[in-house]
Amino acid sequence: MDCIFCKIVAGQIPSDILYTDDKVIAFRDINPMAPVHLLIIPRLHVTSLNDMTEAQVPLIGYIIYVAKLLAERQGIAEKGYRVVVNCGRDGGQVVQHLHIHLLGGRGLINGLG
Ligand code: DGP
Repeated sequence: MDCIFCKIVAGQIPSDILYTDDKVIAFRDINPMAPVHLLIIPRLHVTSLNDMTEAQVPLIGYIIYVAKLLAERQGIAEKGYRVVVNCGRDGGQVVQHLHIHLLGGRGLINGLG
């Protein structure tokens, strides 16, 4: 499968990985939109939120939990942060492997840009 995030999971493409376990990995976004901009992804290839099944509820919940852990480790938990999932063309999803953006380190009140 020609998926860039699967290649990152497989170690075939380098990335700045901050967290890894048997279910997920987290790495810095290559095009950061905030001082902290991490992507948390399942090792399992799930194309988008549209393809999530009920059986994957624990996995996706776990990804959000890892986002919270990483927010603490990055020192942004107290001030706050944003967790974003883009889905499909209108949602701005560019990479077709489900991922959660963790953004923080600056005020995001007026949006991501
Ligand atoms: P989205 O628009 O939600 O599909 O966001 C995809 C994000 O993935 C985008 O912010 C840039 C990031 N990205 C794309 N390719 C790579 C890559 O090869 N390495 C890393 N670290 N991030 C990537």
